[in-house]
Amino acid sequence: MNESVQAVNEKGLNGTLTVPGDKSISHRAVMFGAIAEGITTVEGFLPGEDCLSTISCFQKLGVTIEQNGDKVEIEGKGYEGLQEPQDILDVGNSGTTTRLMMGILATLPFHSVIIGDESIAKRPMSRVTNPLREMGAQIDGRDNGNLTPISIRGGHTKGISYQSKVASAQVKSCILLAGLQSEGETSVTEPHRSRDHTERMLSAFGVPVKRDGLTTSVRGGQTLTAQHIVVPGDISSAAFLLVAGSIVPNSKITLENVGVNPTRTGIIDVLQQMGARLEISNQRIVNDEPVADLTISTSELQGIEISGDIIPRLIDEIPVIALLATQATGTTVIKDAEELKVKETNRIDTVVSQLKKLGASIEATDDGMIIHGKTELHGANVSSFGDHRIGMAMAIAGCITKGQVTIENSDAIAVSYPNFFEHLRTLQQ
Ligand code: SPQ
Repeated sequence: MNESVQAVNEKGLNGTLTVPGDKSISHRAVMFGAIAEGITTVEGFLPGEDCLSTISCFQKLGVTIEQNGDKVEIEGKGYEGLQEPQDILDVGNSGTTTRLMMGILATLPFHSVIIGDESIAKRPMSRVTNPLREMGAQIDGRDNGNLTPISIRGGHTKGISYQSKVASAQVKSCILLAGLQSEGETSVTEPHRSRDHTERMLSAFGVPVKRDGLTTSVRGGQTLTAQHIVVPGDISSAAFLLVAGSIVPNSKITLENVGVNPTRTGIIDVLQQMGARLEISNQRIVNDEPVADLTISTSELQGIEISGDIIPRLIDEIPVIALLATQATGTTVIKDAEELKVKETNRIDTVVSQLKKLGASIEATDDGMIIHGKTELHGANVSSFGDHRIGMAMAIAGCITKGQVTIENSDAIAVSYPNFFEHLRTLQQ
């Protein structure tokens, strides 16, 4: 499907919205509910394609799950409730489903096979295959278990002390999930702190989680107890509208109920450092996760350097931050972001090539990109390349270009923000 976006009129983007539920938290609520004892209920669930893939995989593993819009009910019967699937587990486009589910399957005494779409088939899985093999799981797949289809024969696993080379919540969560059913203690040390939704939610399900600096540990033989989970709005989805609100003239947008977990708020820091007019209000804690309302208004922006510890806190926002930087005066340098190369697309290549088509002054580097602003962008035909975040970044660019932006393969956006275009239209009235 193609979608075209025209520049917003002189009235700007205005209004109040609630963005859909957090994708990372929605996946975890379903998975943890599936291995817990009792009925877990979820509200604010993201009914995007990725999280629906998680539901369908766990249904194939024998768990009864009812989903109705943003409400989900999971009938957990502990680990014994999960059975050998008769069918292949299809994760669609979702890296989170693949890697976290592998951690659970590695400890279960049966065989399962995971496949996904074209993009998943290119994403590296050895970052989880290797530690899971070290723990005792039998895993195979193309490229010596690095690429899907992946086959897993789980069983008796032993705890490990793992030093991860990458700051990845998926690697950390996969190993910790395997650790819950392994002999002894399992710990993961990461080079920079990645998002900590797994740690927070495991504690809520009754599992003691030890945190010591960049090391997180759990003990084996754990039982999870069913919970009621309220999912906050996804800051990674909010990021597109925050950027829109700051670069489209005469705009003021309020986003209510956005998750502001400090491991995810790099986008807020960047907007503030660039000089954006951003207000944070109504700060509260819901289900052990910080939540707030965010109001953004059209702003004069300055280029900055973005590197180091902040990168894992905004990794998924870099496509739209690159667009933001085209509207900032001066140079923005993004460094230490090699992980962008192994996302749904190589996001260094796709961001740079598509923004160039719109007239941006942007160049790729080995570990990020350099953007010179402020540039007047023009319309063009671009592609999402099947990557939801590239599709949305291009749509927001279309709000300020001279001439329309047509996005090929815009349906990819449904992976994380099914009502994205409807929300964008609402703000234009
Ligand atoms: O699930 P998937 O496909 O990996 O999704 C992405 C995204 O842009 O939505 C990454 F492509 O988000 C990841 C994120 O980059 C979701 C995630 C999580 O829920 O644990 C963690 C991050 O990935 P990683 O590899 O750094 O652990």
